[in-house]
Amino acid sequence: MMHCSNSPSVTVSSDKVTYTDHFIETSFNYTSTLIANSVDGYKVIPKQTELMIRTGRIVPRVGLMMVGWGGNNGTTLTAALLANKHGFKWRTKTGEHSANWYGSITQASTVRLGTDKDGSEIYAPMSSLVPMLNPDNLVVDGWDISSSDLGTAMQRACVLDQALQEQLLPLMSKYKPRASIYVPDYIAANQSERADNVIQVTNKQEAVDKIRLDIRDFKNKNNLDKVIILWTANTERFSDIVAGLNDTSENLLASIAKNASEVAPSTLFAVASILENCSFINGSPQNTFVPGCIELAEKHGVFIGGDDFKSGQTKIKSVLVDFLVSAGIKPVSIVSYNHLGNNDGKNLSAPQQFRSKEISKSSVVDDMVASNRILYKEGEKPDHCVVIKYVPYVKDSKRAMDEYISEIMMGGHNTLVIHNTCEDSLLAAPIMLDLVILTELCTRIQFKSSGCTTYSSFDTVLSVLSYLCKAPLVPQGAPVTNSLYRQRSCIENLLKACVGLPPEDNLNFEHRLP
Ligand code: NAI
Ligand code: DG6
Repeated sequence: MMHCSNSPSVTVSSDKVTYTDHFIETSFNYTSTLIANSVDGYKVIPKQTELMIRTGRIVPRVGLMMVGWGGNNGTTLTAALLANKHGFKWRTKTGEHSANWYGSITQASTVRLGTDKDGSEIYAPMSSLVPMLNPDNLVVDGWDISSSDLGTAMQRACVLDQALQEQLLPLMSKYKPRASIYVPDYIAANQSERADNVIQVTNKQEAVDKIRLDIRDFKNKNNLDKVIILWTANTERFSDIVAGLNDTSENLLASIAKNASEVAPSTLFAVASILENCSFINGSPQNTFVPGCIELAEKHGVFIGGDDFKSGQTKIKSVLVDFLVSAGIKPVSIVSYNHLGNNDGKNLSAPQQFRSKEISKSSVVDDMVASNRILYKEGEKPDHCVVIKYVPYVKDSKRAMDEYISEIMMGGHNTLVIHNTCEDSLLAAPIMLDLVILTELCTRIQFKSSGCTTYSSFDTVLSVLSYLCKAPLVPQGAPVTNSLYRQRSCIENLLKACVGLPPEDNLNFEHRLP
């Protein structure tokens, strides 16, 4: 039997955890392993580290600024925030619907707490373990190169049901995107007709300075404690990484001051955010975080996260390939085709922008393949082909078709074919919300090992967000995890660790032993 309630907060009663007015403090025994390779096999040494974890209990007043606010994702997230806050209901031909956050792990998923005295499993909302930002309290703003107000932009997006749009229109129309940085060379030429809201500056330094002023203006006007910046604007082409241009923070800042052409708008936004001490998340695939930008974030102790929202086809891939490889089945050919008719699809119809997305979508099985040397020889990989086509008629309703061919026992083959149809932005918006909520939470979590006097935060590169990203950015030298199951376990077990609970190990000895 399973129980789950929507409302309770979780309080852990243990000598390992202390709740004060300001913090939840736990002493956590972290276990890991160190492996030494030797000729006669692996030598594995279990390690234990005693950690103190401290989580701030006061949720600050948080603002979100979206770059590309007037796009399908930006308008859909804004609309969802309003519709949920106001409890909107609307009718379609299939009946009455009410606003919800399906697709958000923080708002609509649960975590297994354990079993009660009758042996029933108890699940609680993920958001009930530690204090998290309530989406109703999130204040939004943003930039777009298109001047359309958010009401008009929502209508242009063709995502939400008409009856819901009608309720939202008066609220959404009040929002107007701030003018943004437009460098035509970085996005598809077919986007130029949208660019009627461009900041009036003469060089990139002035552009960064203007964005910084915008952030401060938003923060002051709304009396905010923290602002998080999210890139949900068009996919850009990759930037060249060049010594002296963007390889160090100093060189990157100097290049901006010199108005160097090879600095992308997304990097300018990231730099402005970092200099304003605001976490920056990249929801698109391009290499916004050039080495100099990462170093700048490290120097300023500001979180960065990305890249590219992991919403649909890639999410399935990071489940399916994990399942196949961990089942001892060998995927040998993966062909992912999709077509869509929204502005994202239009932008991706240009070769350089498609290439950014192709790179991000293609790397997603690498770690799972490399994990099994029984199936794959060193360097061996399945064929992996990614196709994206722009078909205006289908608008935001993306079609994704995947064929997975795997080798099974004794020369047999197993072919799986998946056809997925859904509104792309309705998958992306809850992921954007989770990115904001988890990033904010991470700014309140600190660690120290026993014996240390001072607490420190997570690494600047917030790899805990990997679950939400197609091409997870990780600290230099850290392994990339793409498996959705492992990525989610990381978030769930982190939240449990914050309240002194052990990681979920699924041993369930209490029900398996006599
Ligand atoms: P969209 O094309 O509807 O929205 C992008 C917006 O960015 C547009 O309104 C455009 O005018 C604006 N824009 C372009 N350059 C800008 C700049 N320099 N500054 C400010 N605004 C700028 O695209 P959509 O569907 O909202 O997607 C946004 C991004 O998220 C794309 O890069 C897409 O590849 C990425 N993404 C989307 C996913 C989804 O499921 N919808 C999943 C993964 C990533
Ligand atoms: C075409 O693939 C458009 C893309 O922006 C995707 O819709 C988006 O990246 C989501 O991709 P996926 O693979 O997570 O469904």
